[in-house]
Amino acid sequence: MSKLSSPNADFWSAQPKNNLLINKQVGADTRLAKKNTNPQFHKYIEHTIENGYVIIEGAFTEAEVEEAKDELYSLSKSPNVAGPASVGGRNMFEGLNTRRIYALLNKSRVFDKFPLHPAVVALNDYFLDPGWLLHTMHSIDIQPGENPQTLHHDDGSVTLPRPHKPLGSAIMVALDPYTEDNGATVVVPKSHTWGTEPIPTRDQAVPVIMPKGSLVYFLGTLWHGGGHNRSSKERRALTVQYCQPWIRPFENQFVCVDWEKLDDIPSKLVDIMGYQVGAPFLGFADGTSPRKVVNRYLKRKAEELAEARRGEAKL
Ligand SMILES: O=C(O)CCC(=O)C(=O)O
Repeated sequence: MSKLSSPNADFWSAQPKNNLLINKQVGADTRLAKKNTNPQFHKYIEHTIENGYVIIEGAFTEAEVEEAKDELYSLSKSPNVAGPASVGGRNMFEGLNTRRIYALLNKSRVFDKFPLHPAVVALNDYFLDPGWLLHTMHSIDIQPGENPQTLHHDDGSVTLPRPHKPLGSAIMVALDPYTEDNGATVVVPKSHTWGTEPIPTRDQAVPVIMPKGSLVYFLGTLWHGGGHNRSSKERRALTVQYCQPWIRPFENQFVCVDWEKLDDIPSKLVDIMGYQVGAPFLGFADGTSPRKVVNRYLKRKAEELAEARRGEAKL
């Protein structure tokens, strides 16, 4: 990985030394060993160090893109499955004229390939710590006439002074061509190096123009936003976000405490187990509160059980 020529490369890739001994004692040093980057991806890393983002054209085939669009269309025909934002956003940030389908990994196997593009894995291996995680993944369909989204950086909810190493990264996969006027994601080049001030103005943002099947990778520190759709066509995309491996509690409360027991636990305790959505929407599930998703699941399972029992009784 030492072939990179960027003078400030170390700032972005430096690994913490503080936990080396404990990592060795618990075996995490080998389990999560950092891999050497395939040199074919160096140019993407260099571009990202410099600009905070990189465009990878032709990341996915025409067939993969069409399959994803067909699957999104078929999900959208069942609003109960597609979810609460699939007919339009519920606030200015989601975009009142923008349709989102959250929790794609629970709804179809068609989307599994998108978070795992080899160049993106290599970029994450470079910019994030070993064991980085999937943060969120959903579709974003910006309808004609949609206003530009508020410019933001994805780790904006983190109260650390900037500049700092990225706490995450993201890709937008273009399912339609990204053009000057159809709501293409806009980025503020080099803003990943900015301090807490300034806040960029819209004229500092440039649209990411790329053919469908391409992706743009950017750091969680880069200012960006959804574009103004002045065209007559929708702009469909997938967003996948990733985060540092340490952005989670030590013990996974969602798995280690049976969901059936939640009603018996004091509500404040359930909140701090992670069931309360943080600001602005940290810890949401399928576009809503995790508690609602758990209740929905338990209700469905109870109904399935009752149905199975009725079937048995008829025999
Ligand atoms: O739709 C886009 O182009 C960007 C969306 C985005 O940045 C977000 O919703 O956080």
